[in-house]
Amino acid sequence: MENEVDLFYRQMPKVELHAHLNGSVSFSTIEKLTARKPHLNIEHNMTAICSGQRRTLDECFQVFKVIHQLVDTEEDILMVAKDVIRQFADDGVKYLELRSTPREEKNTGMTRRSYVQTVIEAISQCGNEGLDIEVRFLVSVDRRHGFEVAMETVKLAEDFMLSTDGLVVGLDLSGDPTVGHGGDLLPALQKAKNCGLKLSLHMSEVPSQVDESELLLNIPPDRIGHGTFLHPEVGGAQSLVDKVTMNNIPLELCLTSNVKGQTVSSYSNHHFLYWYNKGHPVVICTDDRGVFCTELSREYQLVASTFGLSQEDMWSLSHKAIDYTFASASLKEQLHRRWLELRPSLFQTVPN
Ligand code: 6MZ
Repeated sequence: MENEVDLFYRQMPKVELHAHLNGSVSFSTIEKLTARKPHLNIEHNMTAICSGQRRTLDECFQVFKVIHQLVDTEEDILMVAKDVIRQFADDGVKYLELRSTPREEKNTGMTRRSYVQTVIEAISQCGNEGLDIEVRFLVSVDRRHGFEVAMETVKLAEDFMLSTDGLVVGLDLSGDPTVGHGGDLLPALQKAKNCGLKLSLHMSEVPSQVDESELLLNIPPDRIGHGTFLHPEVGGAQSLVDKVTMNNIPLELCLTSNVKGQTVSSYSNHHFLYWYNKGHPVVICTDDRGVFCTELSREYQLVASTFGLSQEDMWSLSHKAIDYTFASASLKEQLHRRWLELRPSLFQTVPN
């Protein structure tokens, strides 16, 4: 049974800006996938890190490999993307920017292009179901795959941005941060920016990436994923903080992911507080809600209880996040109106 606080955060309208498709697959969807592919012998503890468990970041990346084995056809992608969108809608998310890495699977004939096409199809089918959620897509570049694939992915993202009437809004740089150097991908990222794609870049997710972060911040990106080790207190650099603050670049913060992946030692030590206390734009996100067994409403609740923030403070965080989306100006305006309409029933008072 949901208590009042759970209900408040579920009902609070929210924006989700950092959600990897294959990391967001729920237990019930995994069950459908394992039923389709029993020969893989995949058990639930291989696809999720549940309550109380922690893994190294490296072990987290092994989990994605297992999920990728389960999701290797266009049919799988369609089901997974629709389930993920419906589950975010059930959790009170009104605007979702989903991201995913186009994957080629020689065995099943899936191509990077058909992969993106299928995610777009899932978004449009969910739109036709009348779900109360707007969805946009960020095409992900996996840093592990190097420059050639990055360039190909940017081209794909550009083509779909032009052909989908604004459903594809940007490019994400992600993947195992300990592999490869983001600097090698700069021309691809710059090309994406020049053609009008918004950039959300994973940055300083692990220590000792000051040089790489300097280069990436020079572009500069429109949002930063994690940014765990940017500030000097944790081995980053003041010059990085200065660039982030000067350009007012919002940070996408995913508390449970960072704690379970052990890049942050505890919720109370999370860098949320550093940036929040500065008054810098931050947005609370899930990263991989399936793998880390969380939900966006739960992440909001955790931030409130860990840092002693009120429901009003949390409302304000959720409301401000609209400005950090890659949505068009008119959609942002529409979302702002929606938030103000929903506010009285949430607080059961007359809005100011
Ligand atoms: C960096 C991450 C990530 O793209 O197949 N991904 N990249 N840091 C993280 N922190 C835990 N979590 C997920 O979704 C899975 C892929 O998202 C990226 C990785 O590249 C992973 O393979 P898609 O939908």
